[in-house]
Amino acid sequence: MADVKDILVPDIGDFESVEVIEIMVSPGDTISVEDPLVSLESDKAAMEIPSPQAGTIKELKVSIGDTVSQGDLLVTMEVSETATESAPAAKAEAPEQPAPATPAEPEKPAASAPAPASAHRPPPVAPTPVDEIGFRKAHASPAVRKFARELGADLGQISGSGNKGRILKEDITAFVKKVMTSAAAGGGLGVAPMPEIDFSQFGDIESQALTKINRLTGQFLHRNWVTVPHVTQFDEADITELEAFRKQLNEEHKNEGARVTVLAFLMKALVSALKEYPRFNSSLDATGENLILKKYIHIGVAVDTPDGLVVPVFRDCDRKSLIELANELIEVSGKARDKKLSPADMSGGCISISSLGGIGGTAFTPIVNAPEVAVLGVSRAQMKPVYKDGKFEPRLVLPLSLSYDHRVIDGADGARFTSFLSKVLSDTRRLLL
Ligand code: CAO
Repeated sequence: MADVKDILVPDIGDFESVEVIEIMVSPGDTISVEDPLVSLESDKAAMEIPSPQAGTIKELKVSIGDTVSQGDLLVTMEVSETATESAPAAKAEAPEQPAPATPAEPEKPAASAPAPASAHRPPPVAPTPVDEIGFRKAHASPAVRKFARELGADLGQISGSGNKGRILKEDITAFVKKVMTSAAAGGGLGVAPMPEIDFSQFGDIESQALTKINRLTGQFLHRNWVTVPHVTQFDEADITELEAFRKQLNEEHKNEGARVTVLAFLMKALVSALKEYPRFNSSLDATGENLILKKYIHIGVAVDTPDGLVVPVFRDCDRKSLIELANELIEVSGKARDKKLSPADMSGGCISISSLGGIGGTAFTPIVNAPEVAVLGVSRAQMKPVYKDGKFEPRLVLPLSLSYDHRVIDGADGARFTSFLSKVLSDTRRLLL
């Protein structure tokens, strides 16, 4: 006959009100003595509570986030009369101690089954040995540690999405998936892993978690940096007349609160350039063998926000006036800084602009926002002596830095594209053509 037993929190030492961070069982599960029931975490240690009985879980009496102390009810369990074994109390594991489950063999990288060398296969992923110090210091429950060891995943390399940055099982699955995907896409570079360095040995330090935007942007930029063969073409545009016109426009529209910056002119100039050079308005398809030419003109603009870089997309720029684009720039960059952009607001771009002109600099090499094939970087305009009609004249000169995907764009076209932009920006009447 089955008996229903209450399973309580056993003696967990001096700990009181400890948080339940993981529940390893569900009603209906048949478990053996010592199978883990829940993980608890105090300020100092994470510990698993093993089952003192074999039986079938009837009801969970705690949820994740609850706090419990010795004697609190965790689960009820149907126990058969013959099941009389009992288990020891909780196994506490301080985070800085090695996890108990140490495999006989040293850990292997998650996706490292090295394929035989073949001209047609991507290179194997570089082995990334598990770093024991990083692994031990990582914030994760014993069950998650065990899971990571089973998969050979290095906890030190995984960011946790749980409470206070705790690494969850899902984070490990996502990490392993990423490594596998990168291997399948030929992303393994065969380079040595970055060594873990304790910088505090050199002086005072502070560790700051990257924001979600930083992490996501970092992943995309890294992918684009290593998969797109970049070339950056530099050029300059004489925007002396454009600047005079811009100031005049701002004066004329000041009552409507309009603020036209160089950026709106650049968007207009890009529209003309994309019409003239449609190959810049394209993407390679997934096979890399076809070019998808786009008949619409949506332009992404990099916006610097306190949480990191975002690239909202301005749709149908070819159908909008300069003032409309200027107003939209103000509205959308405000929305970006208030974290109000949706994923849809940031998708569908044909080409991007990264303008650092409001800040400074003379030139830089922007990273292509793939699958787009080009990105226009803009630095600060400066008054420069320009030799014209036999004499030097002070002119306002805008530096342009166009990075492009050399699989799609040839160097000659890169130079043609920036020359065209320069011509259009130097003579805004051409924007009408
Ligand atoms: N040369 C000289 N002055 C410039 C200029 C240029 N190329 N571009 C802008 N300026 C001036 C503007 O006219 C404005 O002057 P006033 O205050 O006198 O009007 C001032 O610099 C500030 O401009 P802004 O940055 O507020 O406006 P913007 O339209 O030029 O740019 C935005 C808007 C959202 C793109 C910008 O604020 C931004 O976030 N830039 C950073 C983008 C970035 O981080 N790129 C890097 C990506 S790769 O890491």
